[in-house]
Amino acid sequence: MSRYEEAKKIYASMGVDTEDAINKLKDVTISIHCWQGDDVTGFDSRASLSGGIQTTGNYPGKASSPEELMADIDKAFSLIPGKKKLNLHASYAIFEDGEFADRNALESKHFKKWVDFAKERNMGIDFNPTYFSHAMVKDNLTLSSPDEEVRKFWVEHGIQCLKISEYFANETGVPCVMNIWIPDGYKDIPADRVSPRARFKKSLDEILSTPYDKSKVYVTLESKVFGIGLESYTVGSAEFCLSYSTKNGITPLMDNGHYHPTELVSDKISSLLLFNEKIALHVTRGVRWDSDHVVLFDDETKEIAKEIVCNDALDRVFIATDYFDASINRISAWVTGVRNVQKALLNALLLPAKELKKLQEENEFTALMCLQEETKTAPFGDIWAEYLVREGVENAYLPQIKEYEEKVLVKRV
Ligand code: RNT
Ligand code: ZN
Repeated sequence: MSRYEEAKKIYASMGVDTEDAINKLKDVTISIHCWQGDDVTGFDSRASLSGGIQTTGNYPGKASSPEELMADIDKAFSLIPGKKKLNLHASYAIFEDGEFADRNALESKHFKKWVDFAKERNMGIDFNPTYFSHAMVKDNLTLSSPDEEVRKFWVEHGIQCLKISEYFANETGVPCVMNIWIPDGYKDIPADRVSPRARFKKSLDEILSTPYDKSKVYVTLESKVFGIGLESYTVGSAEFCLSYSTKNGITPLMDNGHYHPTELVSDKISSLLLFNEKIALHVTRGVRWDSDHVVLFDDETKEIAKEIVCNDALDRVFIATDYFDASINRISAWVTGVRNVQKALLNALLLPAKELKKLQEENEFTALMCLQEETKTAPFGDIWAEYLVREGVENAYLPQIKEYEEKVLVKRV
């Protein structure tokens, strides 16, 4: 008997159908961030990375052109099983023949190459206005700026991005998730906390008053607790973003690096599911802070996946990755992180969820603990390996990445 057949039996004895788990996992789309490939640099500005986020490390082979980034995405995606969507930032606009458009004047045509790329690969595209790394980010403020010129510029950017998002949905035939995140905040204790938030609210209202097809574009709003250099106050706090989303019928987005270290996104998902038709996630790994480390197959990632799967919400949660590590091979970072999200989902799909819930409802906490612990040593790896075989990707991906590094990455200047 093969290892898979043996493992299948062991899971069956716990009341778990491994075929069902594998089939469900195949249908889950992960929206993969393009910005792991070039340390969040983009193509439209020479401004260095700002917005209170940071990449650290200097591993060779960073992509520095659309062609390089696309080639790297292809390599990474070829090593990732399952359904994928490409998650772009506005700063990845592609200009041709010396043409240039500032962020407030970006148009669909500046993303045509990405659309061609996605269509050829049968993928949808998600989108993000880029409110950082730009000269019009003045004193760390964008949509909440007291300077009307600055605020208007960024409102226009948001409006243009909505149009581009609709273009992505129309072209690919897949709805586009457009996520708004602004870095705005203050390093030190503000005198006035409400005015910037009132301006952010007004700016969002202005952006969202643009007509757009809500069946094609899902606007999400991402909150944050603090950024580097913005330690004391963040305009788009959790309370602001949740309240705004609920009141205005858009979708809240939780990034698990954006909370105080002992706060867990896994515990927040159920509450949001009760009050929202859809919710969105940025899956990342914060180490002490929002450090955007590569996602691992760790307890919190598993717990996040459990909350999605065991609450029957796979079709209600937009799952995206968001991390950027420049200290290791970037292709490997992509593959490792996305595979770990998928592993966590498979792990959750292999839980005897009904039985576990029943034990909780019946206050059988001794039995609950025993069964929860038993699931941890079930032969998960054999089911994962079988899933990879069926998807036609190899378990060991490092040799292929090393080969690509030698042939392509190290030759980049
Ligand atoms: C920053 C946010 C945001 C960015 C990307 C690049 O803290 O997490 O989502 O990481 O937009
Ligand atoms: Zn994020």
